[in-house]
Amino acid sequence: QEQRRRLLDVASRFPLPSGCRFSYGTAGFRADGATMAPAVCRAGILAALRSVKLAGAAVGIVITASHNPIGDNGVKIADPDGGMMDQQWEPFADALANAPDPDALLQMVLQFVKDEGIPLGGHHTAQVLLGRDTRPTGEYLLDAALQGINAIVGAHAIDMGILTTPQLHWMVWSKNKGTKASESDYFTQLINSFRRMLELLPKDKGGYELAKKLIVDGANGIGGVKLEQIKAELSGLDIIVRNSGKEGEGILNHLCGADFVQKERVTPHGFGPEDVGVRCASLDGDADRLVYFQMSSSSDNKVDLVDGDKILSLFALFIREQLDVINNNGSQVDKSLPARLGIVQTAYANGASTQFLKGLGLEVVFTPTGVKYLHKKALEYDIGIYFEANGHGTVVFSEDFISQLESLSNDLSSQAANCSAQYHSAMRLMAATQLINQAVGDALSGLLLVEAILQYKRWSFQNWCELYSDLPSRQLKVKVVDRSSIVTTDAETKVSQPSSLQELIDKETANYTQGRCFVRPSGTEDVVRVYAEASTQVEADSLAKSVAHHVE
Ligand code: NG1
Ligand code: ZN
Repeated sequence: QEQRRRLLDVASRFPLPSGCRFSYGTAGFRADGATMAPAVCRAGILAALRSVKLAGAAVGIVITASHNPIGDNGVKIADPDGGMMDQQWEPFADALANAPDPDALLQMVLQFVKDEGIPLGGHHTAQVLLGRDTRPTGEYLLDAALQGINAIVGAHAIDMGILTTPQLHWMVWSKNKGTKASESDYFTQLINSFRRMLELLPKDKGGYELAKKLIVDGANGIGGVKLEQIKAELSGLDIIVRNSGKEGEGILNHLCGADFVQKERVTPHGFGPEDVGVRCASLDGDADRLVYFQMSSSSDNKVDLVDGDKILSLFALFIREQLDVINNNGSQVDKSLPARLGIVQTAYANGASTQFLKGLGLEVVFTPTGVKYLHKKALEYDIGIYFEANGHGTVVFSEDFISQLESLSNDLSSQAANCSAQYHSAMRLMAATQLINQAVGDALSGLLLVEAILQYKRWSFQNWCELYSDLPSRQLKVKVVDRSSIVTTDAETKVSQPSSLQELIDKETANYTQGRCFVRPSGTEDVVRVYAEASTQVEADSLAKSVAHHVE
């Protein structure tokens, strides 16, 4: 019938080129943008099916390849809670993307619909929100996604335009909560909660006053564009956007952006000696990663880097401090706010950060690489803070915690104690729950929370940077014939296959003081990644190099 015809039609419009193999990796499908249309079309089908399965809840599609080169593109699906698509559907995503011909695709969908009990063909509805970044292949792939969505009877696609990845995730999350979900609602929430944070700054503290000037490297992507739109409304900050993506400013992610700065530890394109001593931030191409940096001398282009681990540490300190004030305050009001606070990291977290966080008595846990794992783990806590070293992360608050916080704030404000430290801490936490993106790591909201906390703590960039010293580390990529031949375990810290490899890694690592090393196949590139840490840069480099030899 109609449904069958539509699926056969769309599949024949987007034949799979021979030799193409897609895999739903760390962040969806990724490849050369020009080859992506069949996979994106099928992701459209998949997203529509997901929405039908979930009783018409809004599902999202983001077309982006994040920090990767401009010629690449990718597609990923956001679940109704704004997070990554449930991993249980990934095997079907892979199968669907690689279905060799229209008939195979149709049979595969029909079988899956049956197995999953998806009410296809009934009077179902489905809605899919779409967003894309600024890549030149974006519009072409958007069309492929729309055709895929429209191949499912009853599905309704809503193009939200060119957005940061976290904006689209936020819109999906908001829409399903029943709250306002447009771009201007997103901006209003950021601007208002940031202003609220500043209103709650302690008034009686003297000392260092944070410079208002902040230079932001937009990676020539969408983040800079959006920041330009709202910066005038960000009270108390004087933001200058470089690599803003305007005509002639440069190429997306090329010699700029969070990935470049974090890996190379040098200034991005467009920064020079005149910026020495100025606080700078860098976003990636779709604005879901954030790092900070500062040039300390004009004689070279090296930077002092604040990576995801240090952003996480700042957030953890701030939140813990507010909880401590609320719970240990011996003042008039006897109210407490029990909260399980969890820190989630990956093996790429600098060892010094883990030691620092554990030293504060915080609970630190590890997951494999990829936000889908970190986010899920963080949701197990009342307050979960997660970050990848590369700058992707956020803070998630449980509904239960938020409602307790709300009722505590009400209690405190109705008592004559509404000028108390306790009340202010509760209000700060409340503002933070509004400011920080609850769906996914978001460079814009993260940046505003960082700025508010630095002002709150009266810290300079240098104070923040010196929270602990990073252990020297080195990352290498190794090309191998088949990267899937390497299998890892223990949150990717150990190789289980080939079995001899882990022994070789252990043997090499034992030669270094504070040595730590692991390897894993990338989920987004056709490489095996090697990570090494040691007490000096020379040692970290040498450890990484010798382990890379064993991988080759
Ligand atoms: P892979 O290629 O699986 O290492 C990379 C990043 C992840 C994550 C994804 C998605 C590193 C080492 N890995 O994954 O953290 O950001 O891309 O973009 O940075
Ligand atoms: Zn990104």
